[in-house]
Amino acid sequence: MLLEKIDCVAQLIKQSRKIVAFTGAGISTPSGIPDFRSPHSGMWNNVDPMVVASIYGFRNDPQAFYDWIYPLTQTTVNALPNPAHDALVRLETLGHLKAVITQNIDMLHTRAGSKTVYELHGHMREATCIHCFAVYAAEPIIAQFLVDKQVPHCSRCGGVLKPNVILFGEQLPIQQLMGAQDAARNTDLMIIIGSSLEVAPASELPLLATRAGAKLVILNLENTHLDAKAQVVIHADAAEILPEIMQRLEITA
Ligand code: CNA
Repeated sequence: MLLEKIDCVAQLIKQSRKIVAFTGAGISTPSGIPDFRSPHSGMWNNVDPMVVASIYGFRNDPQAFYDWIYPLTQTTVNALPNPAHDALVRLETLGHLKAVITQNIDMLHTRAGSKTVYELHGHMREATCIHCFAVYAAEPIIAQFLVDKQVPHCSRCGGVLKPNVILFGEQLPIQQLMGAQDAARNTDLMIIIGSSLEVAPASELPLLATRAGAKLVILNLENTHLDAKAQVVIHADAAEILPEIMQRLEITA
């Protein structure tokens, strides 16, 4: 059954020329970064998301945000792309994949070598002062934060620095969103990988794709509300299945 599904996805890929991958935290769990919604992921244990991970909470108590994000930051800076990220790089190199739309902030797609990546929820490459909007490269700021666990401040005005990740209550970065919408409207096959599809407006993009006639493949450990709309649904580890799909594709090319 699983082998048939893998074959079927390889066939769909072969027939498609404008594939878009839509990824979530689940593609990075095999790299050791916990997702938000799997049981035991731990990211929401003992915290209120609206207090630690909203822009209102951030402005009110930035130290609470930084305390919450500390373990994720530590894991993310040490994480490496896994075979699922690598498979998407290969698919792009072969000319099948046009874009990766990701909700992840971990930058593992670009670090793996994917070229066209829309980071809908931002990234950890930069940080911005919430007072004067000065932008800083995040690397030295993160390095210092990992040592002292303290809220970083702007060297120009003393304001609080926020990593360029999108918190609840913030707009998505407009250019990334428009690029992703365009890719979703123009794809012939969207492959959803490791997303609960519960966070809007990102989760609306697969519907944009299906309304424009695209087929859907879903590769996720758990059920999603779009499973019924997908041509193929595989409930398994993306880092195991994506390389197998690539192998089938390249054997039968
Ligand atoms: P989510 O809501 O945590 O869902 C993740 C989904 O992935 C779940 O349905 C899991 O069943 C599934 N999953 C977990 N591991 C695997 C695996 N190995 N193979 C296949 N499926 C798997 O995450 P979403 O991305 O849907 O939610 C969006 C949030 C989570 C965004 O705001 C992200 O910024 C945020 N997030 C990002 C990261 C990251 O950058 N790596 C980590 C944690 C949370």
